[in-house]
Amino acid sequence: RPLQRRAAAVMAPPEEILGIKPDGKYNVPAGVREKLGKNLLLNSKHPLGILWKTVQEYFAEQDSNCKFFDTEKPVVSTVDCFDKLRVPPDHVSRSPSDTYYVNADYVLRTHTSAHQCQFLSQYPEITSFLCAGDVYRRDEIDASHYPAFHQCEGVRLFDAQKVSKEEVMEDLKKTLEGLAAHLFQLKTGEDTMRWLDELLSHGVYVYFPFTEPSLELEIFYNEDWMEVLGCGVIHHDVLRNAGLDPEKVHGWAFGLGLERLAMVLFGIPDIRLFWSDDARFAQQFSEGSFSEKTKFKPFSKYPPVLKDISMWIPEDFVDNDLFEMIRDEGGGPGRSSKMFRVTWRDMSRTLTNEEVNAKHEKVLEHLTWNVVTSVAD
Ligand code: FA5
Ligand code: MG
Repeated sequence: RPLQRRAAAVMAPPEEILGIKPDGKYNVPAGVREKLGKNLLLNSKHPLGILWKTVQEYFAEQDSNCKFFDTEKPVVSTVDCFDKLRVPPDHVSRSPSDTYYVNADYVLRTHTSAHQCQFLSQYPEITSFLCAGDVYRRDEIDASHYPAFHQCEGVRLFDAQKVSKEEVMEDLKKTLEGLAAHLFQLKTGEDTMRWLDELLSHGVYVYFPFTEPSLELEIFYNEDWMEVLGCGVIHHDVLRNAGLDPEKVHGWAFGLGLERLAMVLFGIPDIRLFWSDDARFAQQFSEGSFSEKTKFKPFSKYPPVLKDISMWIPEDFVDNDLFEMIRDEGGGPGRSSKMFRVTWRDMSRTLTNEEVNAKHEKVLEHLTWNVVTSVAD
């Protein structure tokens, strides 16, 4: 009984999220919901706010008509987030194992492309724009992946009678190479930056349903290639979905991961640091950090405490279910089992075995309730 009440409290949906009422499809854990409204991009002293301002300055200089948006709500309809962008109804990226649903029709946006059509439809008042914001995905966490992160969408439109598709593509590459050069003094062809095209390259197939052709840009950082953006020529169906005539107007779009760029720019080794409340992180940055070429100085090397969990699992078990339970707490025949090693580490101090035991016990309680009851069902 006490177990049941505790599990219910963790998963209980709020009355509403940004005006949208949850239903049975609600799957936003408390740790993710907390991130809504943090507005890191609007903080001029936060690395993400500093980068966003620098990106805007570059685009304003390139194109005086470029419009900037950063206050769109992160809760969007599945129509805007997926349908208008030609993401098929059964695509895995929109399933509840990958996407946070508020209800059957509304999600936490999984990319800033969710706003493409609303701004495209304002052509010709708007011919080019950037739209930045917080986005959410049920991704596994590592040094360059986090379930809440930030993207910047960029779009530029051209007269289709005057500018060919090849010229649109050329302008796209030139613009993004120019941005990389402005931010990092990187040049293509060097071993620090490379384009991946649609065709099989480096074992990855680059494809987005909303661009044709599509490209990705990678930067070499921390001994490895890191993908920083996806882009391409906007698919004609997307233009039509925004009420445009592809015979008259076409253009390019890109979506870049702001954390990834900020990591390279400021030498930040781990994406989790962006959400840190620790003054030793925040105090290292100021409005002038871009021109001053500020580099992050690590402040924590505290040892982790390791705990193992192994269990029988129901057939429909998704690893993300367990990962989220852990994060919320930390902050026989025909049966399969799974074992997880949990690393409990605080960025700013050494954890004691007693306090980790208490947290670990709570995770196990939630797990027993959520997983074992679903087996019983
Ligand atoms: C997209 O989200 C597309 N909407 C981008 C796009 C826009 C393509 C317009 C074409 C036209 P993708 O899922 O690859 O694509 O994400 C874009 C970038 O977001 C990645 O390159 C990466 O830099 C960043 N990113 C993706 N997942 C995460 C994550 N979990 N944590 C941090 N950054 C991430
Ligand atoms: Mg990608």
